[in-house]
Amino acid sequence: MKPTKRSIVSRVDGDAVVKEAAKLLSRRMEQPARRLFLQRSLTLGGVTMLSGCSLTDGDSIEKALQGISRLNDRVQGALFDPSQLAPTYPDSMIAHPFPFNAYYGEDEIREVAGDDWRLEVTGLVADKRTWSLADLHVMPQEAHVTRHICVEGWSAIGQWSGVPFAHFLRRVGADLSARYVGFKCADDYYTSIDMPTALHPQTNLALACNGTTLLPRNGYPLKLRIPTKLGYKNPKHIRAIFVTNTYPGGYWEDQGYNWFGGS
Ligand SMILES: Nc1nc2c(c(=O)[nH]1)N[C@H]1C(S)=C(S)[C@@H](COP(=O)(O)O)O[C@H]1N2
Ligand SMILES: [Mo]
Repeated sequence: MKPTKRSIVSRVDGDAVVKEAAKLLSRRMEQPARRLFLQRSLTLGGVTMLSGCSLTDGDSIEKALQGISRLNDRVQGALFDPSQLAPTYPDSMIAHPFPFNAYYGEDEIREVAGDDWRLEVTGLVADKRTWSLADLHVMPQEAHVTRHICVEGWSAIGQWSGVPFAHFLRRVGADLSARYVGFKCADDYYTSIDMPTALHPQTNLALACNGTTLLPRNGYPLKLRIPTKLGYKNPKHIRAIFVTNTYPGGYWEDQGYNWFGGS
């Protein structure tokens, strides 16, 4: 008799699977926070349920975990309510100075020359001209005091102000039915977001933080501030924006962070 999926799954040694997955994760995810992040999506039930027949080696476990994460993206996307606002806070709760985080240390913070800087806009947009800082400053501006939450275990409240991103996307004639908006940064960082989040009323192409021009450490000259998403989905030092239907991934996302990254 051909074994059913269920009987094969029940033959998998659950403890061994979890141990193997944990080993794999700690090897690939050196930072404790990244480990913690993936452990949250790692339960024995989830892994065995999604993995089917052959959870025998690191590769199959990794594939199972990626499957869980992609399913998680779809669920978060389906549950995302474009009119639901992130909590806002009084100015008295703003963190001064706003904390710094990047995939490198403070000694390697990128110094971008604002006068020479131009923002590239490509992909599924009608108007592909580049933008200077002055061009962005004459657009309508909006400010929100929101909480930035980093998966590495800290959060802080800040005020970001700049151009509402929905306004910017309409202005460049972006295809608003496209699936993704991608970002390339002046360091080697890159990320991408879903269109409903790009059009969310609090998603802001920020030129300032806590009332002053963005400091180099916080992403000068341009950062996308998304209060409905975790810190790693908020690109700093943006140099290019593109609209696409091809999945662009991201710096941390390609190393196992969940792509949707809702907060
Ligand atoms: N260009 C760039 N953007 C980035 C990062 C980065 O390393 N480079 N790190 C991300 C992460 S993980 C966090 S928590 C926030 C930190 O922003 P802050 O330095 O303003 O606190 O930036 C995000 N955007
Ligand atoms: Mo982060």
